[in-house]
Amino acid sequence: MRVRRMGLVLALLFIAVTVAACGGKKQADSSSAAVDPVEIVVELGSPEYEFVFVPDVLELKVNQPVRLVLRNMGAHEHDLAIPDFNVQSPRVQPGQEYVLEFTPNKTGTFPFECTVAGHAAAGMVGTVVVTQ
Ligand SMILES: [Cu+2]
Repeated sequence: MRVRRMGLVLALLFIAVTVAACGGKKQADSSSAAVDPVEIVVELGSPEYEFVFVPDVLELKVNQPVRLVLRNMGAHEHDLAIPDFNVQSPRVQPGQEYVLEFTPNKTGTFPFECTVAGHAAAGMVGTVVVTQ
């Protein structure tokens, strides 16, 4: 009797844990499915010119999560920073890729740049345009 009761308690506990786990997962899935991130490939540097972003204008929607795939096509390390959104990638080495995810929370036109010394001055700048 005592053993059976123990088994019942364990069974109930198992169900409770399972339900809780499923509930949590479902919530995570539905929140990410609600707003799938938009993916944009941004090339850092090009074979023709080292200090450039391609494209250098990023058109985004407010509150729409974005995945910027930073692909270094140049011969030097580069990064991408958007100060107005507190966005800063690590330095990406030549031939490497880094995925930068953020969600623009305001509309307007904002500059972005490479923060490696001298690169922005050499032309490694761009513009984020966020619309409704
Ligand atoms: Cu750079």
